[in-house]
Amino acid sequence: MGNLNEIFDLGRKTLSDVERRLDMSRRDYLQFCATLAVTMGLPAGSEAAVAKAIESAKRPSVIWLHFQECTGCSESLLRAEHPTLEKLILDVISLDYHETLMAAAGHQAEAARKDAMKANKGKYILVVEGAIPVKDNGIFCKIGGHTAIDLLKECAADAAAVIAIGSCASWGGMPSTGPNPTGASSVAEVLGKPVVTIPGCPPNPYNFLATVVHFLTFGKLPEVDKLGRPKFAYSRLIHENCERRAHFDAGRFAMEFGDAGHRQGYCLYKLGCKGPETYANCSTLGFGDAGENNWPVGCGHPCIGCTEKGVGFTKPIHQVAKMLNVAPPLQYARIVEEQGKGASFAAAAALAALAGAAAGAAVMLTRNLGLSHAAQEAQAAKADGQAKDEAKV
Ligand code: FSX
Ligand code: SF4
Ligand code: F3S
Repeated sequence: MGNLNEIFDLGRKTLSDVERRLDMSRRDYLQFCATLAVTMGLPAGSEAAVAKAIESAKRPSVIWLHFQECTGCSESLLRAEHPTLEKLILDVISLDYHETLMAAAGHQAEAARKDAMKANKGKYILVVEGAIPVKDNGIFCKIGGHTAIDLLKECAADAAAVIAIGSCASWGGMPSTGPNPTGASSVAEVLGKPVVTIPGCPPNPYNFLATVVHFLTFGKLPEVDKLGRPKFAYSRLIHENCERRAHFDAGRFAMEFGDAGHRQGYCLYKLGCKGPETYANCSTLGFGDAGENNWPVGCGHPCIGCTEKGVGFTKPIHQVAKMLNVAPPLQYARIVEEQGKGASFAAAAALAALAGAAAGAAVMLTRNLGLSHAAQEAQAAKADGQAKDEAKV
């Protein structure tokens, strides 16, 4: 459990408050902090810092707006099977405005939003759920007589941080499906600046909570990729950690829903699983704390790529996925780089066969030597730079 002194200290001085407030044991609380620290990819022992931050930091005021969506993001936060998850979320943040949860209605609700913005000017976190329709001056979504466009701009102006939760707010999601009659757009598009995005339809509540706790622990939002997604959650392909991956590597596929392969848990690639082109931690984190395999692929449905712009709600569900990092032999890392000799899949397998471990080597190659997200971004940046250089010439 990392730094035992710090944890022991916490146990004596402050955790009794948390225990009382949350009605949970010190062990459960530290386990929760450890889960968050692991979700954020922090080193061992960081759970003590996370626990300290949650305990001592003033709960940040959160203003939560709803636009074009199904409220699944809020549902996934509140309907988690784990009995304490929603309690923890509501303890870590001060949810001052949330249309579907607040008791106030009409003018009272409007006043609650204005009051929270005034009292926490420059300090509140603005969370946006849902896409923003921009066609016809945004008349397709109005709340209290204001368009979603105006409300978003007004609330974002004095926010310390803006988080787009769900695929709708992150990149348009389901409401933006072609032909997108309302002009459903993302938060970043409407504000004209990048924001942190937690895509998923719905997203995993732990990813949202870990993002907020990162803000509390370090005073800043986590590092993000070029789409605004926290790298701790969206830097690996689902396919890289999928529990059905051994079947993919062995060429065992479900060909139809309900066939023998499907019933035996074979890979869902041929049913259109988008895990090979979708970045998210669904395969490692699971949903709702309801135990193992509690995620789309675990339940027998192909991933539809709901976290990935251009995949979810864009590509046909049963179209086979583009393989982003498993296309032997070209994309394998080079082993003898300085001599200019790359290790091909065939060569590695032949060597491994000599050692009597061909299957193991092949699996390890396909598992571990794919292009990481970071490598892809670096490649894209390089290509972009080259294109610009060429344009100058
Ligand atoms: Fe629904 Fe949220 Fe999907 Fe969208 O989640 S679960 S349609 S991402 O904005 O409410
Ligand atoms: Fe898992 Fe889908 Fe990849 Fe198959 S294709 S291993 S089901 S993520
Ligand atoms: Fe969405 Fe695929 Fe995860 S459908 S929830 S990204 S497994």
